Amino acid sequence: METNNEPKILMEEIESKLNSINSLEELNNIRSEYLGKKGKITLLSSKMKDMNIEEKKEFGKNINKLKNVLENNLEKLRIVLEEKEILQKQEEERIDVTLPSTKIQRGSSHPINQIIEEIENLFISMGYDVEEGPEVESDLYNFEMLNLPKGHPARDMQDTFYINEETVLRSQTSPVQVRTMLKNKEKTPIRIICPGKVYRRDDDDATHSHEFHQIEGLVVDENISMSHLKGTLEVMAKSLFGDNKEIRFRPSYFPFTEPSFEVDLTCFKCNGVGCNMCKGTGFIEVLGAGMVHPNVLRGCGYDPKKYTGFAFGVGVERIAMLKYEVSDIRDFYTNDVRFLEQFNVTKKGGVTDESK
Ligand code: 2U9
Repeated sequence: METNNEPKILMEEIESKLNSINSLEELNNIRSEYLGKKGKITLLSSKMKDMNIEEKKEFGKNINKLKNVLENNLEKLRIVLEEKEILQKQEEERIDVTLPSTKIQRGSSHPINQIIEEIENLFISMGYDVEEGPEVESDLYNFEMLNLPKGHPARDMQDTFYINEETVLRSQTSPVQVRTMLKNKEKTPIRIICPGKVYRRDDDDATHSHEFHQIEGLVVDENISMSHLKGTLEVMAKSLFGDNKEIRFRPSYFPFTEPSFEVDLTCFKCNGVGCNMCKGTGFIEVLGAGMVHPNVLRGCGYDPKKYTGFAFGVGVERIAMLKYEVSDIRDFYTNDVRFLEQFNVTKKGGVTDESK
């Protein structure tokens, strides 16, 4: 019987090819060149059909050996090459974490919210709670309970947006204090500040807006006096505008407080000397305050013989305009980034600090 040495020749060919494989792609090509449907080993096996049993036995053994050698070697090589390609990819995609990053533009809270937060934090540190309430209010809480019955002349002082006869857009945050007192029913002390948006039928101009922000404060307890009010407002004024500031009280009128005051602060432009900003007086009006009117205490369920209280109200935009020397209130509402960027605390002096 003549030996068919084609498997041996193919084995030599395969061995030399295996040595030259350098990539998974080459490996797959070799696999299909020899083991594919029309591969060399596949074609060689087809010759068996014309052989006798003895020849088939010998030839089949050699073909199987050929297949096993090839498959084993290809599998070993695949593992090595796959590992090599992963390492190569990792090397190519290596990230240098020490490279400087591109600057991310970060926003910051609105100057009005910054003032609100500053005042909130100050009062929280003094033991106050922050209370909020609805912007759509009943006439009862917005006016009646605050000693402003229907027909009271002071209702004209604040032209109000009426939704219907009994419902308004709140013209002050005072209804929040009323709600808190009613909820607490003679539980004392009440120590709250109430920030929020309020609405008045004003024509918008550089110093007026039909929609603005207020923070009101209220303290109710036994033996609360004017000195508590003055001390508290002094702390607030110094904290907001600087330690060298003084406040002074001027008698005024609010229906919900008696006595009532307008509170002035040393002019921060001339430090009290007198200038165009304070019209030569050395003082600038910053807020209103007073002792809670007995009618209000009584209406909210607190006996005015036993309890007294003080209250104050500030316009947040007014404080922001004074603090940051902004001359037009509308700048706070038009969302011009050139304006808002000046209050971006993540930027130095309001300008991107590229060197950082
Ligand atoms: C209750 C009792 C009393 C709140 C007060 C003022 C004085 C005040 C103005 C400041 C500028 C409003 O934004 S503004 O126009 N506010 O002057 N507000 S006392 O008094 C209260 C509130 C609630 C139960």
